[in-house]
Amino acid sequence: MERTFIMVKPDGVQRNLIGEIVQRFEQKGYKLVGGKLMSISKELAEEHYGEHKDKPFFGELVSFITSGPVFAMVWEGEGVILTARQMMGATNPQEAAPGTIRGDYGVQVGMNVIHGSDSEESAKREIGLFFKEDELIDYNKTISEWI
Ligand code: DAT
Ligand code: MG
Repeated sequence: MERTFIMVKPDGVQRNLIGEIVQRFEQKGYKLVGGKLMSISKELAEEHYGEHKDKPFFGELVSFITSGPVFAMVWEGEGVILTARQMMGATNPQEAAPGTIRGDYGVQVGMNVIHGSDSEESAKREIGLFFKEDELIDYNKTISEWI
């Protein structure tokens, strides 16, 4: 089954949005298979955001994502990678539609509340960066046949 990496960024944690964000994915019908509050080291931040290392905002991005705890999660479900991106909304909260997480809670692109993998390949890479195999739980939910 498809899995994606989702993270409440330091601004989302400070603004008490962990519960709200978890609730959106739970109520949509996805299954949480891993989750933890953690601090991101500079090394992990640079690796995670490696694709942006030549961008002018890279330094700011790394210092923001390491500025406080994040809530890292892995969610599972059919089509979860793309659908989670749609639930998050556009990267720039000023362009994100109302009803999306960034559209409802974000104001500026530097602090856009949430991260989500953008492809199957990045999901695999990011899950591997943030979680050990034994931190991801395989289990069944009886309700899954209704989703
Ligand atoms: P996304 O997080 O939607 O996948 P991205 O991968 O293009 O977006 O960029 C990663 C993060 O970098 C993004 O969530 C916020 C920050 N960022 C992107 N573009 C930026 C910009 N023009 N100025 C400042 N920060 C930016
Ligand atoms: Mg991205």
